[in-house]
Formats: sequence, structure tokens, C-alpha cells
Amino acid sequence: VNPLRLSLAALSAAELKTALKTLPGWTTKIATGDKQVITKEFLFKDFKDAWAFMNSLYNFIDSTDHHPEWSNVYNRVNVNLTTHDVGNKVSEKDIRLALEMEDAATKQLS
Ligand code: H2B
Repeated sequence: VNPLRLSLAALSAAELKTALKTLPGWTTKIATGDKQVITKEFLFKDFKDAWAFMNSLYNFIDSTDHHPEWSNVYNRVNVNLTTHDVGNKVSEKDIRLALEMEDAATKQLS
């Protein structure tokens, strides 16, 4: 799938539920500011691996122009994904980014 061509619409509850089945450890919640997000806490061996994970996603994030809300403390990276352009709901772009993060984390952990 070309991420630039993903449809920019909020997922329905059913679509979101289906999508989350393909994303181990990801859940959905309403975050501060009434934002619907999908969220996951990634744990790495150390800061180096956490940083490498974030760094490895730079090109994907920059080229798709879709940005995570994420924070890092030592070996932990907490991620919230939402689409501002559809009123802070979860869209296909968030699912695609989450899949990319899963891929990146797998590489970092191996
Ligand atoms: N990131 C996220 N997470 N959601 C958006 O709606 C969004 C974005 N919109 N990055 C992009 C940038 C938009 O503001 C620019 C102008 O393309």
C-alpha cells in the first residue's frame, strides 16, 4: 500500500477493532483533549536500542507526513497515534504507521 494514498477518514469502531487484531500490544483509548488514539509502550534493552528504533522510523514518518506522538525515557518509548486532520480520530494512516513501528521494533529486538 502506498501510504500517501491511504484514505483520510476516521475508522469506524468495527474497522478499528479489526485493524487492532493485526497489531500486537496496541490498544485504543481516549487521551487528553478528547483524542482517540491507538497506543503502545515499546520496551527495549537500553537507550541505544530505543533511540535506534525511533531513528529508523524517520524516513517513513517524514515521507508519509504523518507524525507520531511519542516519548522516550531510557529504554521505553510510549506511542500515541491519531490523525489531527480528521479531528483527532484514528485513520488508516495511524494503522499503517503502527505496522511500520512493529516492523522496526522487531528489527531492533533481534
Ligand atoms: N500527523 C498526524 N499524526 N496527523 C495529522 O493529521 C497530520 C500529521 N497532518 N502530520 C499533517 C502533518 C499535516 O498537518 C501537514 C500539513 O501535511
